[in-house]
Amino acid sequence: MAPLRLHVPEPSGRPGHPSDFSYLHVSPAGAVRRPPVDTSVPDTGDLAWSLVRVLDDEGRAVGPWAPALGTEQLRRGLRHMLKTRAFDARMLIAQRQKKISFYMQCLGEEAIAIAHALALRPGDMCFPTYRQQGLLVARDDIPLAELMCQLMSNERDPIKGRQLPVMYSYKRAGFFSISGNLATQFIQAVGWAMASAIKGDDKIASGWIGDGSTAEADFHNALTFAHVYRAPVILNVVNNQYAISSFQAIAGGEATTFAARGIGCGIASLRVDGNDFLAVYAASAWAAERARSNLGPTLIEWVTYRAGAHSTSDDPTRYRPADDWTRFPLGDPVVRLKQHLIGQGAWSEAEHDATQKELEAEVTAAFKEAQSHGSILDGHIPPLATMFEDVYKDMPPHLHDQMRQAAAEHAAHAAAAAGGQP
Ligand SMILES: Cc1ncc(C[n+]2csc(CCOP(=O)(O)OP(=O)(O)O)c2C)c(N)n1
Ligand SMILES: [Mg+2]
Repeated sequence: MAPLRLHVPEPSGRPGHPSDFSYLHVSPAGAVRRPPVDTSVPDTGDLAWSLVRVLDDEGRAVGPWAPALGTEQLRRGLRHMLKTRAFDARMLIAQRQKKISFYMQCLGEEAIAIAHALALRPGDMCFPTYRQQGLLVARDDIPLAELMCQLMSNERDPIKGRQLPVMYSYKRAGFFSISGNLATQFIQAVGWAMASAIKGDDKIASGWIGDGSTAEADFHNALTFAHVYRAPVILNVVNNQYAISSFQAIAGGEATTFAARGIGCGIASLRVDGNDFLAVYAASAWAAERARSNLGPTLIEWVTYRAGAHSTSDDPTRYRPADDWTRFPLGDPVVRLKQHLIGQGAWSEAEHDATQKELEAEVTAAFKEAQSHGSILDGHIPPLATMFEDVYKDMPPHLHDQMRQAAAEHAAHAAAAAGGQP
């Protein structure tokens, strides 16, 4: 008998060795069927193994999932993707210039959050991770400068320096406070959706998780509750092929799919081309309609590629080929929607260039405005008392005491720094 041994998945690419993306199993555009929203869970079994796609290689919208989105909505979608990209690029530079301490971009994944946002309604609640800034950019009522103030933890930071940079919180935009504790978003989304149903409300939840984070127990607990109570929730698994330096097979994506996890738990599941703006919208709308019609949860695996570093603290050239994104079979979501719109006669290279320049100028102006409110570096931070406020409706005595003590120590430090006269 041969000695027992474990299987340790091998990375699909390494620096100097281009990734072999054949493991992805890409269905041709238009090839995957679209069942009615009230289909049974087992009937979605094959959809968890194939890949829903709408845009073909020529940028045409083909097949049963091609959504009825108007040209204006698509143009706006492209604009929002470009805006997110411009914002990310500028903030990356700001971090390198030490104007902000940390940043996380969503380069290559823009279509997912932005097209998904189109399928949600006011009052629905997203439980995002740090890579869904597109949900906020897609809403034109969140000023970029305000997001930047959060990144700088300055006086105008709407959450008063209480969160790390990029951990936004926007109740009015249905954007639940981001938590760095990954996978908690999934149980919270399911719980919120259950509460919505218990109240007899009509709002749905949308939970977000990455491929790597599905290895957390919270992911599986969330699926059980969502299934048992048919919670009105969309369960988004963003498979961007990496969890920092570990590739998706380490979290369990080898020889199966993350969408297949849903089927095993009794949840209707789809595996979708996350770089195809039209497919993202169509699948999101399908799942939203199921949730709104009391047909239960839908798990969607969005197949995409994290084109940038994990965060500004990461250097991906240490663990994967630097030019891998150029070989990724699903391409760049911006280029694909652009090609589609140009094919429709609804966009042009000149308009693209002009829009890009206009958005870069908008981002630059927003950053100038945000910088005018100072930063954590120059001490323009929210007042010390805000650290103690908003914790309880009425501040309990022990927090009052701590607040007074902190204020006294702060004043003594300031006086010492100013020349030693208390
Ligand atoms: C519960 C928990 N474990 C570990 C971490 C450290 N951590 C931060 S990001 C990350 C990778 C997550 O990868 P994935 O879920 O694929 O999301 P992605 O960053 O690719 O969007 C890890 C392990 C964390 N923040 N929370
Ligand atoms: Mg990932």
